[in-house]
Amino acid sequence: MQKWIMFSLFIVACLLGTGVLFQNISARQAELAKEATAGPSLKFNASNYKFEISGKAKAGEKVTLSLVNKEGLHAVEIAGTNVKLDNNTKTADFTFEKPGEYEVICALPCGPGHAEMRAKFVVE
Ligand SMILES: [Cu+2]
Repeated sequence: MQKWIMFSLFIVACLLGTGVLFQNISARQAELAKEATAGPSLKFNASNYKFEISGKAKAGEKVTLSLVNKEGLHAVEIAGTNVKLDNNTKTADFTFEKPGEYEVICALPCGPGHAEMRAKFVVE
């Protein structure tokens, strides 16, 4: 009798475990698919006191801009555009009209390195 109970519990545990595993896999796949279908993007990773920029942008093509505050609290302004990102507005879609070099600056007084907190990126 007790053997049957243990056996049933074991089977239930196995089924639950398998279910959770597959759920995780499909959630991850959905995430990957979303990333693959998303358009071009530029990511501004801000830390004390520099920007690391990843991604690509092409002139005339909509790009998703996003700010990630990895360390400290910073905001981003792209010189020559009206783009401004901060912790309230972390992403924006934007189309660069002209190719060339653009400069991002920190738009939030963030500490002793604030004035030097700027970086350049190229729009193709
Ligand atoms: Cu700053």
